[in-house]
Amino acid sequence: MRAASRSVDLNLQGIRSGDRRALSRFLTLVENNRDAVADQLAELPPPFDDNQIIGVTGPPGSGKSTLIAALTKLYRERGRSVAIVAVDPSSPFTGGALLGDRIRLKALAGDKGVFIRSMASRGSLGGLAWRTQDVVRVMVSAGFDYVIVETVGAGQTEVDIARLSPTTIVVQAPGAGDDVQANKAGLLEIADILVVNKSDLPGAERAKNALQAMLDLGRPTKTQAQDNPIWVPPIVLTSAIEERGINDLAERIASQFRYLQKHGLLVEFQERQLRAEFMHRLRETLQGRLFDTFTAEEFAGIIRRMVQERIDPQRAVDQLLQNLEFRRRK
Ligand SMILES: Nc1nc2c(ncn2[C@@H]2O[C@H](COP(=O)(O)OP(=O)(O)OP(=O)(O)O)[C@@H](O)[C@H]2O)c(=O)[nH]1
Ligand SMILES: [Mg+2]
Repeated sequence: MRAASRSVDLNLQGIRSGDRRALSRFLTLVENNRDAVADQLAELPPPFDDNQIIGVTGPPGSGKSTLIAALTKLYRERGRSVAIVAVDPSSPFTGGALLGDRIRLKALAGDKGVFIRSMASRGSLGGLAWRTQDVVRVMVSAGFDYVIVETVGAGQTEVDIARLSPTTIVVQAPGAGDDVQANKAGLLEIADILVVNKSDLPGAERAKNALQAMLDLGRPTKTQAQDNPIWVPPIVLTSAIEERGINDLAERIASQFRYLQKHGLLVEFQERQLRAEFMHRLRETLQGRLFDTFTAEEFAGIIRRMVQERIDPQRAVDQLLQNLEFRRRK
């Protein structure tokens, strides 16, 4: 036990000094057995200060991975390091659907300034957002200038994951008709920057106009904007495959980050984030303790009594908690 914990400590040092194997191994522990590395995780400072965490989401196939690869290439040319997390909530396995990402991002492999990690749901969506959060935190501690998180924007889990980033880019491609795909999944609300990718294909301008029209509906009046500065998401046209519009996108990302810093919004974001994580972990811990204290048989007995003796569920909960108090004092 002691030896194991020491070797993880060493890993932590390795991670900070850029040891990729240590980083991979530690992330595997974080994903598979968080309790075993909870102490080490606790030593990692909460993120969001200097490093930039960028969430990239949008409908399947809109070109997120290709865009991330192009953006990463640009950041590398500027001498910045990049960690990429590709999250696939629809897959219980690492690999499979993510193989495509691997191939697209392959051009970046072998570069010491780039680190790519895939994450799958492992059957339960519940903790995926928080597991992603842990992984991002470790990557930040490993010193990457940018941590980019890719999720397919299709459901609540993806939206939850996108909320973890102070900067969220919603990528969509020109679709059939005037359909704004991103709006369906409620992604427009969380977008800090909107990208119409595949602008080499027909319909990109039309998609941009449709997005602009949707944004205009929700745009605050000038007066409101003066009292309380509101970020209006810019719409950027890109062609990830032809590497066009990438500079513009990087510029928008930088100015959104400056905006967050200038208005103290990073701190606010971090507070919100920590509060949410605290409440989540509190619930998990209390529930865990409860299930440690009472056996499945005892729970089954309570349900039986509720049915047979017509006990109100809230009353049953109160009785159970009284029982818990009683056991503690014993
Ligand atoms: N024409 C064109 N095709 C693109 C562009 N960007 C990506 N593609 C193609 O679109 C397809 C999907 O690209 P990905 O980068 O895998 O898209 P994704 O959004 O990451 O896909 P998922 O992760 O599966 O949701 C691939 O065949 C890409 O080559 C672009 O700018 N123009
Ligand atoms: Mg992808």
